[in-house]
Amino acid sequence: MKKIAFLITALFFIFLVGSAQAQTLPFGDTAKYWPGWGNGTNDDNKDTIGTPNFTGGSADVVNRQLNNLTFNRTAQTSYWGILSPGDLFIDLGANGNWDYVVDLASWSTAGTGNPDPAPGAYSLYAINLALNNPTGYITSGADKTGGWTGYIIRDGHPVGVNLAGQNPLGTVNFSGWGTSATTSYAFDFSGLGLGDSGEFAFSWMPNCANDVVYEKLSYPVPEPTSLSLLGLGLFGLAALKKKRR
Ligand SMILES: [Ca+2]
Ligand SMILES: [Ca+2]
Ligand SMILES: [Ca+2]
Repeated sequence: MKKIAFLITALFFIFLVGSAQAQTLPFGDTAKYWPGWGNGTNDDNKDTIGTPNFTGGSADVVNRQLNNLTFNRTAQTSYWGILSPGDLFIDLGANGNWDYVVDLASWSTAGTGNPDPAPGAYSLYAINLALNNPTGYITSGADKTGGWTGYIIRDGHPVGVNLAGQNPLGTVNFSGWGTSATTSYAFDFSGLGLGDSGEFAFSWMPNCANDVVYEKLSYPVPEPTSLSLLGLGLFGLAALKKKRR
């Protein structure tokens, strides 16, 4: 009987350790713009229009929770002080509908005068916004126009969402826009559940949409078969225990 109790405890322990395993999921920068958001100009053929160039990064997922997103970029020597980060978007299930936004952008019209968000805590909002919604976003603007007088950008691409008046779910720590040659941007989402779909999409870009990061990642979810097998095993052990009594 002690042996059985030990076995049950051991099985549970193995299951818990296995399911809590942290995974670092690398990603590249494979997209030029969001699906459906090409603007019909030469912009569509370019990954970057000027600088910076985001090259990818990694996501830390622990037990179906997104804990951290880090973005890398190549060396940057100019344009800081002119460009500013847009909002971060997350799509659970990667089904073309944004579910969360981290509100980094305090502005509603993109341009060289947009202030940089300092390192620190920024609000996380739950949203329900289709990726192809034509009017749901703050967009980058247009070449040499308005806030971009004298500058070439990726025209008319979403860079943020206006969340005025909505209640945030909590905060996310942003590591800062930075000025060093190679910088990572870490977003610490302690406790952002990704659900059971096994896939999510995310996006981030500067206010000029110069380089749009839009990637999909797969993460491990417990397989129903192994879970039910574990349940059957435990049931069997319990039955055996009862019989021995
Ligand atoms: Ca890039
Ligand atoms: Ca352009
Ligand atoms: Ca890109």
